[in-house]
Amino acid sequence: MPAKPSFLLHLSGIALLALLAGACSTSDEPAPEAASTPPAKTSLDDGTALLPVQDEDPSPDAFSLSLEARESEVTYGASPPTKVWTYNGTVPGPLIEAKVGDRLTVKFTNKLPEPTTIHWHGIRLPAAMDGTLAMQQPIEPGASFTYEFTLKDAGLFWFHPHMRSDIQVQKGLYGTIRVRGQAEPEADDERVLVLDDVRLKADGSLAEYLDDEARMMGREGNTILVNGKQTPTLRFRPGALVRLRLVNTANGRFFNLKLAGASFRVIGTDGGLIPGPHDAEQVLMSPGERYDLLVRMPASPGTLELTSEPYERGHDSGKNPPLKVATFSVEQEPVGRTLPLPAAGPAPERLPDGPADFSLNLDEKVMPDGVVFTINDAVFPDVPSLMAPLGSTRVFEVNNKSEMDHPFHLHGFFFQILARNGQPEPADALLNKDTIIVPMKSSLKLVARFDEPGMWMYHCHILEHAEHGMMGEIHVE
Ligand SMILES: [Cu+2]
Repeated sequence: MPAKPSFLLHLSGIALLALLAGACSTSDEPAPEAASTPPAKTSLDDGTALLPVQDEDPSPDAFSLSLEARESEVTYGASPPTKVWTYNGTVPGPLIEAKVGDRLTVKFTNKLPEPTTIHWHGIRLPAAMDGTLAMQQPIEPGASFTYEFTLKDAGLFWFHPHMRSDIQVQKGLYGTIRVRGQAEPEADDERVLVLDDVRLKADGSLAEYLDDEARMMGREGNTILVNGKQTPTLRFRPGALVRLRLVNTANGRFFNLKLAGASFRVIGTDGGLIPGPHDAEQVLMSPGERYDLLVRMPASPGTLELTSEPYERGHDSGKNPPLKVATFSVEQEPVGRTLPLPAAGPAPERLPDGPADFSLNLDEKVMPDGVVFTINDAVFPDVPSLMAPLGSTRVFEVNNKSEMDHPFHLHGFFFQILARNGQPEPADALLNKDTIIVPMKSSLKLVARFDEPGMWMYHCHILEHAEHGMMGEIHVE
């Protein structure tokens, strides 16, 4: 069982000093064999690491934290200070470090001037804990609510409001949860990278006005953020096998990631590790998606640019030049070992194929007061609820009739891809997703098992689209 991050709190001062001295040592001793925790020895500090939140519960199988949404001020790059909304004072909010089977308790207080809720993106939990207005009353300013559920799956998840989400997420309300499993791939270094963008005005304030283009495409910012830092420099040692745990928390921006001079070994996505790791020169991430990548750093010092390459997601959006996301600086002495790249990973249970139970047509419609986004020609909350018997598997046909991509997100359950445009998905491409890009003018066939009762949401994860109609409910009973 991995040590919990809070174990430092239980050590004596002397033991703590000894531990810190060991962590800072640069000797060439082999790294400890601990597959479920990254060996910190080979990781270089560059000021971009997320702050792990303190576990307030001493029990080994429980994690408890206090979380407060409140206004704060941060500085993005060279801009004047920006007023933001935060979880516990930082953007991104805290990183919750837990393991499969942990009971997570989040004592949440809303110190914002408006009501909010927290949705736990990708986590399979009881519907009453999912943070949607289908199952929970808004948490009013000054009020508290305790979220409590058991973490069933290993992977990287994130949390954010599910009310006025286009505004509240843009203002800084998002945090991450890393849940470790029994068998984690070994790496010399591991980073959680939260990708976001904000639209800053010259005075440092966030541009909240929704112009026609932002309503159509989702707000895209003029400032790219990695872990809340504008296009930062990340430091790695030569030859290091680096595990990157990525989440796209932007409102509307797709990141089409490329690291010039290196390729990615894709080892996981939304639902954790995948059975068929594979190499990719580029990894496309819509808002809400996660990817788990291994990258081998070059053997000699130098720099690599992480960019977002042009991608056409509709309305001529693919004409933009490549965008710098971060710089990877390879420096200091080599790690001195060559860890293998995994060729196989754990396989999830394959859900059965079958005829479509539900057909969802995604489209856009221009109305007198602006474009709306529709499901079967209706705008939420007028989209009729779907019904699924408790324990059933249900097949979805998601047809994107519009001229732009929509990332389809299902709450509370993973789904698997059965077919794209009628072509069966290759048998070795089995994976669990909770968010997937449905490309323009195309169709995906998906399957999910509805083994938790309640009212669940599904929606486009371009938050401006969700808030302007592209959302629906599934009633499981
Ligand atoms: Cu959309």
